[in-house]
Amino acid sequence: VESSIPEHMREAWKKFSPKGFTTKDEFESEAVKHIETTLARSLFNCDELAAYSGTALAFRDRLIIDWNKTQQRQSFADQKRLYYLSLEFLMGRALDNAMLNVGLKNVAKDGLADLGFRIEDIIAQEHDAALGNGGLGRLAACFLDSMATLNYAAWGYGLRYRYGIFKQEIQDGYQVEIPDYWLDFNPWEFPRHDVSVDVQFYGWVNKYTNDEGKQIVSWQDGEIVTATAYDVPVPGYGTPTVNNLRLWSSKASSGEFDFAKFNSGEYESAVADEQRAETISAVLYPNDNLERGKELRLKQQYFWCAASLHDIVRRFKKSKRKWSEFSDQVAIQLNDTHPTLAIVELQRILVDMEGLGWDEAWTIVTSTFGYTNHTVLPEALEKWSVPLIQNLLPRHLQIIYEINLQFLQSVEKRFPKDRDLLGRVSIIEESQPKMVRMAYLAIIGSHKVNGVAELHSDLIKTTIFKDFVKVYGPDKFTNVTNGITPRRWLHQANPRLSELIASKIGSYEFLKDLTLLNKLEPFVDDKEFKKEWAEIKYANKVRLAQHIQTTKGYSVNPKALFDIQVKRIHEYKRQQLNIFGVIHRYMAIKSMSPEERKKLVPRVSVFGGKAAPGYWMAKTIIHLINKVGEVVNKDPDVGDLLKVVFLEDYNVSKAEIIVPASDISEHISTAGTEASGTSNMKFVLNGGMIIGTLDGANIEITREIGEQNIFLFGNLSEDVEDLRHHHFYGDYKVNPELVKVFDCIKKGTFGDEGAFGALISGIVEHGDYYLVSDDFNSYCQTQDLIDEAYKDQDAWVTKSITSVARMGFFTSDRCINEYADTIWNIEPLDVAEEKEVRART
Ligand code: C3B
Repeated sequence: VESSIPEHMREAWKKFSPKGFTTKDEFESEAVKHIETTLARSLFNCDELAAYSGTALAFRDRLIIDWNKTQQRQSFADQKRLYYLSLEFLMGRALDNAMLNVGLKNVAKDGLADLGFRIEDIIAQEHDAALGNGGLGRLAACFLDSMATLNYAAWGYGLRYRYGIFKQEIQDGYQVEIPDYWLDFNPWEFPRHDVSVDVQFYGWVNKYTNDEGKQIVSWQDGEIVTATAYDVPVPGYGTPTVNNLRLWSSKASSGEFDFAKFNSGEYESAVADEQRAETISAVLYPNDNLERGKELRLKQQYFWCAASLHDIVRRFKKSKRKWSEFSDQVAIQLNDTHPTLAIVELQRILVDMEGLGWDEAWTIVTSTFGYTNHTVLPEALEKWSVPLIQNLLPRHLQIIYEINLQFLQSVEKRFPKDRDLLGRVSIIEESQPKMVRMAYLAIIGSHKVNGVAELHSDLIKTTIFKDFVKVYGPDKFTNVTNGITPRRWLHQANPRLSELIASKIGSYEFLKDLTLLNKLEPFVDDKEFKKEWAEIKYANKVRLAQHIQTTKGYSVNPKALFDIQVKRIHEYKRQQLNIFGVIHRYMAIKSMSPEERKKLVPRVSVFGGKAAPGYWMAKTIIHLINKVGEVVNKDPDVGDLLKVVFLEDYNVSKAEIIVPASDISEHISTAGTEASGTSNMKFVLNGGMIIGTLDGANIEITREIGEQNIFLFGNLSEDVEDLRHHHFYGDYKVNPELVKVFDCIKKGTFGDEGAFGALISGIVEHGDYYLVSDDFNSYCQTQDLIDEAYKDQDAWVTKSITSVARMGFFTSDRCINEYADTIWNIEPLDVAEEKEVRART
């Protein structure tokens, strides 16, 4: 690492470089300085937002000091780095996390109290960073937390959307989308105007032989858009490591192009170009598990891949190493197929720009990339039309064809007589128009492909990627079961439970080694401990009840059983099964005598989640939930026995309130459709039970915590195909109890029955693809078992503690270590010395 400052002047730098606050007084001084100077506010007009800003800026400074040191340390260490390419990072709020990770939350709390503020109110001022849709984006955020905590040299690369996932409002029972402009004041990003990459689109390819007789390929003309880096610090927990998340923002190229236009008087069209360029990073596509093939989305993907790859290559070239060492220094993980063009871009850089031979380049490419698959749903598997790519990225299309040709030739050599196989594994689908199958390209261009839970990793090998297992053998495919960060999802979301656990097992070490939770198991019969455990759950339910009171305007009884399903609304996740179950329960209550009602366990059914704006069926489900709520919640026959709540605008910060408050949470996808699920892990880690199908990570959760501690129901994934077939060709009948539910809806019990017609006919007439009817009986019976189990509170708390004690496996730290060992081949950095220096000062 070189420095432009002469040796003898560096002493001054060292003397004056900021150290960061550690005491309460130092914190207050920093915060007040920022409020009065950076924000130009004063004691007389400092509201909570200004106090938040001052606090955030004080912590940001601290993070940046550590961030700088981390980057220096990682450069000196000169080890292999990991780059995590993800179109989504669902980070949520940063301040609370920063305070906890650097270990100064109490300092800030006392300091803020001195200045006249309550820390909870200040934390609540922050706007969520919501650059993601759901599980995939939140997983990326948990991974960043673990990579920093474990001291890996790892960067995230993404897009700096001006608009994150939309805000959801419910109006008259319908979802309404409001744009989420979140950059008004965002102290957590650093614009790096000195770090930019020019990215090219459109144009044409010129192939010629130069004077030395060498074949030259050059991609010419078209349009240039500039990518500017915005860096977001990612602090690790209890370590000096602060890693980097680099997000790219688009703007029109400041190069000659525009000047020419300005000078020739085309001012308006130059400004229009500017806006078109800015559109690329303007908005996150709000689909979860769905790809729609829009050109702008492809532009986003290439823009981000190209900028990231050039940044990575530039860093590598500074090391003056040979190209053959590239993959000893660089590992790149593709979060789903969204960044697959990075494979093509690296090949292009190496061959067209750096002059390497094709084979030499391809060896480097394939040893650099790893690909994670997150879904088997056909509508989510990306395909891009050949004409679209031809127009936008003409050189890339040629490279894709060349990759495919070489691959198919190698397949043909090994399976000479299997013409069908060639067609099946070809990157190009011979449809009209032809399509590029991005998952196949990702597999061919990577050295490892992984699924995100055991069942899912098995399924990709036996279904969608079966032919590739034949071609490559099974070793290229592997499993890394997802995990979650216990820092945010236990310590931050549920501080009292974290504290109770620490008091029992002697320290907070479990936050860094979650397997230590097993030390709780000896206390499952400790009366005092169980009492405290139950009290904390109750307090968390009270907190959620207050949230419901303030946002919905009605009260729910915190003593009732809280039954929660929060996640994106999707037919495969089956919120419809849940709400039909609720209606079934409602009808049962209505038909009971007062005596019978007294024996019931009161329930609060909580739903939350966004529907993609164009996903009409999902929106219908939201509508039904809200309409059922309107009727049930004011039915005097029902009273406290059943409440149905739809919480608006579910996001990360709301999840931090909701997750700790569940008695039972629902993970009820059609078996074989939910790749993993991660909220299932969050709920159990917070002492909630699960009702779930044998799908995704539910299966491994069951294995870890024990069958007696989970409520499983429904058909198995291996039977799904036969059942679907039977719906169309057998003597299929809808479950009679479900028919009664439909009749109740059709009578207009919940308003205009026409509004819900499609939901019913999808099951009755159109084959019930998601097997709602097949699973309805066992779902309802299992809910009854839950009521019975809940009556024995002592046994329930035992289950709760036992489950938490056995959740160690599901930390994203374990998950990241597995990726590091088996896919990335990277080692953590040694930070012992840094820690010592810090302890001394
Ligand atoms: C999700 C899957 O639906 C979840 O089962 C899984 O837990 C997470 O990814 C993380 O692996 N997923 C998503 O959120 N968006 C997609 N486009 C595909 C999968």
